Formats: sequence, structure tokens, C-alpha cells
Amino acid sequence: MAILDILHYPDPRLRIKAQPVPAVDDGVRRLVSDLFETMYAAPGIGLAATQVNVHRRVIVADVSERHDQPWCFINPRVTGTEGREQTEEGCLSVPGVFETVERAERIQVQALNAQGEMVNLVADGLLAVCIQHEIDHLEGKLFVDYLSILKRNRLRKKLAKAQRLAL
Ligand code: GNR
Ligand code: NI
Repeated sequence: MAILDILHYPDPRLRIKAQPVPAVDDGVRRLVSDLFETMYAAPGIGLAATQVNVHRRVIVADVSERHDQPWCFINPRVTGTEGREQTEEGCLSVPGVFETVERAERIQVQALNAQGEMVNLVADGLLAVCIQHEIDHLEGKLFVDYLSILKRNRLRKKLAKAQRLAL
């Protein structure tokens, strides 16, 4: 197991579209356990392989308080959605930024698990938000892409200033 480095916005590697996993083998299972270790250490409620510079369609999530409900989705696909809901989101790749994003309230997801079996899940609440946020990462999309131009410009200035101060 290993804690991996998380890429930070505006790193262009966060924009790479992840490729499907052809077969769930030991290498993929090692990636899954490294993603869990990195996510729990951060700490975060989800993590996509893209964020650790691995451009394969693998995500993990655990929205439980006790960190005892781990979910791993390989080649995840949203097969149905219901409703809309706004949630305050954050991202380990955009530290310190929290903004409201509107997404589907309930989703149906199809994916492979770590055993390579096809699983179907209906998710709502924070898990539904998290899965949509993680699948966006696999597409090279970040939650800040949903903000108005005004908010994004404000954010760009804030991050540029933070970067100047960090030098
Ligand atoms: O830890 C995280 N918290 C979070 C809160 C609201 C909506 C989405 C998230 S995901 C985020 C971890 C992360 O960046 N995953 O890609
Ligand atoms: Ni994120």
C-alpha cells in the first residue's frame, strides 16, 4: 500500500480523459487499495485515479463517518438519474475552495467491483454527489467548471494570489 501524491488545479494532467480498464487484475487491485489509503489519509470522501496521475477509469468513495463503507467502481457508468439537488462541494485537487454545484439527486450506476464482477447500485445523498464528482474527474472535468464565469475568475485570482504567497 502507498499514499500517492494528489495533483492540484490547474495542473493540465487533471484534464486527461481516463481510459477504460481492460481487465481487473492485481495491478488494478493495487491501484484501488492505494486510492483508498490516499483518500482516507487526505482525508476525503472520494478519489479518482486521475487525481493521482493514473489515467484509468477507477474511483473510490466512502461517505460514512466511521470510514467503514468503502466503495470502489471500475469503468463506472451512470445508467439513470432522477431529480436535481444543490450541494456544497470541495475537491482534494482544489484545496480550500467550497462552492455549490447542482447535480442529479439520485443515480443508478453500473460498474465492475474489485473482483471484476458487474454491479448495479442506486445511490442518493452525498454518495450520489461524490460518484458524479469522481466520474467527472475521469472525464477531465472539475467541479469549478460548473461555476459562473464571475465566480471562476474570482477563484482564479484567489488561487494566483495564494500561489504568489507560497513562493
Ligand atoms: O473529499 C471530498 N469531499 C467532497 C465534498 C462534497 C462533494 C464532493 C466531494 S469529493 C472530495 C474528494 C475529491 O476531491 N474527490 O475527487
Ligand atoms: Ni475531486
